[in-house]
Amino acid sequence: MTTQLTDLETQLQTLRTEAIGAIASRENLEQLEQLRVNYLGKKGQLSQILRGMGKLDPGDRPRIGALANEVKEALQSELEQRHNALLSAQIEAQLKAETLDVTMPGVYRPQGRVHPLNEVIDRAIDIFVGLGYTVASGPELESDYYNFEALNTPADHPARDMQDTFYLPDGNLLRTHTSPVQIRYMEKHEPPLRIVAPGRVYRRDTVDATHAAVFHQVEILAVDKGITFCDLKGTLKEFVRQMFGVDLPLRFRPSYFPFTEPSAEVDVQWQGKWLEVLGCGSVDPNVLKAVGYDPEVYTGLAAGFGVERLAMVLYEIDDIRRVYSSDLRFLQQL
Ligand code: 2NL
Repeated sequence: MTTQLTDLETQLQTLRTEAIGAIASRENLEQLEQLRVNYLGKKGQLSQILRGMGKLDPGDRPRIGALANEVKEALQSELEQRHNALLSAQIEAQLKAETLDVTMPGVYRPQGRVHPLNEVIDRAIDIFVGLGYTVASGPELESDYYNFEALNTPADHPARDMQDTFYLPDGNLLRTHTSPVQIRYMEKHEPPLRIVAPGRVYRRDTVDATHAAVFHQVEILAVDKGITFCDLKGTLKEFVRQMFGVDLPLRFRPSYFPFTEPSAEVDVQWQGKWLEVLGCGSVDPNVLKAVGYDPEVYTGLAAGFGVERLAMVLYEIDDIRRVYSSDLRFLQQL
């Protein structure tokens, strides 16, 4: 009996000392919870010790019971204190990790923009779409037929010269204008039609301040019964008004293109100077015939402009090579 009693007392004291040390050394809440279960849980060490109580002398029970309670309370209190300390530390660490320094410099995100050439193309398309035109496109690699023959451009015409056109060994070529797009469209559609054909074109030019070997063109074509040169003038006047944002004086100078008759070049008066911006004319009857239209029934208007040229006028660029330089310091100024 006496040994059992001393045993229990010693066990309880040892448990208390050990547990207090263990609680103080736990570094996180999970470890602490494991410890609580280990000491105070249903199958924990304290319960195991107390199971020995039944064998005690009834007279000793109250003292041992009191000690057991004292140990239990001491452990509960230690666990609670450690729990609170660890919880505060955890919150503290989380707050520190999530601190947002509003004085830190921002991250630089470069802002892209539409290239001036695409801006001119997009605006021109918008204007013609507003006038009822439909966008058409086609191949850049063309046959002699679509680029020249169907456009009333005879075999001995200077534009067909090797000096002016990029030919492939097989006789095909890189289109010199977007007109072949319109020939292909007319072959597949019946009038009335109104199309706008933007795109890349190629000429075998020596590159200088005003010439590039690859450039862009926007052409328009309308075919219907009763279309006159007057419709052409009105259309181009409206185009220039919207493109320049003001009603500028226009000048139609007689000119020549194989695919239009009569033909004209259009100048706008801009900042005191006459600047050539467009070529145009009434569609040559031979072109209508080539696509199977009856020129006695239908007439057409057509016009074309070089995008680079118009961009140079609108943005006051003096050298075409700058437009292609990809020098953002320059392009961002436009
Ligand atoms: C210019 C002048 C022009 C056309 C393009 C055209 C197309 C067909 C029939 C008749 Cl399918 N004409 N296109 C007509 C006149 C002038 O372009 O200076 N371009 C840069």
